[in-house]
Amino acid sequence: MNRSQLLAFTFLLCAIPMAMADSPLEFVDPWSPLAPPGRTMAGFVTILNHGDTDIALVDADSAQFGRVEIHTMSMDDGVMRMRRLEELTVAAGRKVILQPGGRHLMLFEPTGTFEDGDTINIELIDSDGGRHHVVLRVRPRD
Ligand SMILES: [Cu+2]
Repeated sequence: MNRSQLLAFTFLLCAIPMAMADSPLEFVDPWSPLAPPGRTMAGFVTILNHGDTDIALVDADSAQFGRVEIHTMSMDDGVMRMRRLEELTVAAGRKVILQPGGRHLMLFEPTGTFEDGDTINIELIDSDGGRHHVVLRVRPRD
């Protein structure tokens, strides 16, 4: 094996476990309410952590949006306000529910338009840089 083959081989050994690492997170009913074209959208999902360590989600991105944030809602002087969450922790063996009126994904600057049944691919990024792929299905609000 020459030097460049060895390099390529080493790279493969390192790359494969990264790419194939199974996320301990399970995403149940990921969806996004249908919105008028160009509008900021929201994402909802129940996240279960089947692993034995807590997972802190610190960021998110999507090729279909300019920016994705994890938001929380809170009552502030009688007014519901939302703000960005620096960290959303899904404790080992527990679940976190993102739902209308509560925590949610905020999808800014859509790069295209979405219709009922379309899908949105989101990568949730944890504090170790691990990426967790979730696919939201677009549908009318319940
Ligand atoms: Cu929001």
